[in-house]
Amino acid sequence: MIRLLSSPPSPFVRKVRVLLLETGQDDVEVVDVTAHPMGGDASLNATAPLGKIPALERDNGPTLFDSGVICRFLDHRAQAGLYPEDRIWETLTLEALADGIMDAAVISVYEMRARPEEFWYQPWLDAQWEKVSRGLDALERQWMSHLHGPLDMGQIAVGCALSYLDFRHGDKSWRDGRDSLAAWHKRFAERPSMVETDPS
Ligand SMILES: N[C@@H](CCC(=O)N[C@@H](CS)C(=O)NCC(=O)O)C(=O)O
Repeated sequence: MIRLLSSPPSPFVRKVRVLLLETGQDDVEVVDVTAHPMGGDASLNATAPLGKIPALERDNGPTLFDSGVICRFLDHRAQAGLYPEDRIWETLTLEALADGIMDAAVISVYEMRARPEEFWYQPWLDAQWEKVSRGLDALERQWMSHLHGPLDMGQIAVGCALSYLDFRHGDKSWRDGRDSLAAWHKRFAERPSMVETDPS
């Protein structure tokens, strides 16, 4: 038995759920938990010491994290080829770029939700958005041909990162000046796996 510790808004969890749907692995139980930098569910902390989701509990081995490890494990389990050998370094780098965009976007949300307003530090928030912005520019400039290739885990991660920006940072107009990326995302977001995991 395998259990995915989950929460619908998390873009990192969404990567895993999209992979599960794309690869037809419907035997993984999805269990909702609360994760929070100031302390989430005790059951999550007990099995995943960093207290972050996604985490993948297995009966016959240690709990797996983070999302990249879990995706690699589930891809291997299904022999799905979402980490293709012939472009493995590109795929892993693209996934890391998308994860970095998610990281900066997620911790900006935490800054405003977990800290009292008098402790918000705008230059730090601006610097996080700069990371997102540079990441988006790199996608538009360097990664469009990879994004239009056969489905892989890099594309899934980018799709989840961009949809998270719509979900939590909709006021920031990430599409401006990035027409190719916006057009790609419009089509990617129509995949049934993305529609089914849409948290909004
Ligand atoms: N590098 C991790 C990041 C996971 C992550 O930051 N998840 C957030 C939810 S979107 C979380 O669990 N936050 C709780 C915390 O920071 O303690 C991954 O790829 O899985």
